Amino acid sequence: ATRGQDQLALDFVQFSVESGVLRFGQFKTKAGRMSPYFFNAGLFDDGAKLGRLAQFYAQRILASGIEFDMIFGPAYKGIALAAAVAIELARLGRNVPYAYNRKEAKDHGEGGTLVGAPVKGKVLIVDDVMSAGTAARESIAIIRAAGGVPHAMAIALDRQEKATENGVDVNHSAVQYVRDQLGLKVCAIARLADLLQYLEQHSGQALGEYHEQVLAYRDRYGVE
Ligand code: OMP
Repeated sequence: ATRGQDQLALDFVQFSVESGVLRFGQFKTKAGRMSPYFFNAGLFDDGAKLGRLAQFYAQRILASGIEFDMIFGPAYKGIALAAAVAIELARLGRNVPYAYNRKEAKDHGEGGTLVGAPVKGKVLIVDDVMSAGTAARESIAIIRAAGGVPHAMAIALDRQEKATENGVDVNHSAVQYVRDQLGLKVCAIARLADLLQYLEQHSGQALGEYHEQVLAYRDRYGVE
């Protein structure tokens, strides 16, 4: 299924390109695929960029109608993202608690691996990119163990490519898996389809040469 032009998504792709977060060339993904593009959320690396990123998440989250009682940011990248999104949501009148995990358990002070508000109710996970879905499964386990309900997930980019199970490509994406098998609502600021639309609009310009490469990548690894 295709959807029409999604201006928020296209604006986000442009912002990511201009910020140097979304790059074109040759990159190896976690799953070992050679990708003509890579999205590195760690490069939203100043206050203005992080604030603008949070605006995109908050707009997408609120427009999605997804219900949530609190926000959870998985270590490490999700910590800054969840904090920034919580600030932006509060600014928009939706103040909710937020929490995050440590990767190493502490054996002194307050102890434990969770920091921030008590994890309870419907939890919205805020993360950057979903590829194979490994990170999503970890967050879900942490939230359940703490007594919360993993209800939804907001990500910046859905690469819309085949997930892998035990090193083998399967016919669904990680987002589809999280949605259909784990039962979470998922919203993404942008998807591979939006990136392709952006490149198509810039054909004939410097970025245009990557359109074909990204199309070829989608033919090989993409999902419907
Ligand atoms: P999963 O946890 O397997 O879903 O993979 C998500 C991770 O892939 C991200 O947290 C990054 O480490 C990495 N990644 C990106 O950040 N951007 C990309 O464009 C592609 C990947 C990737 O390696 O697939």
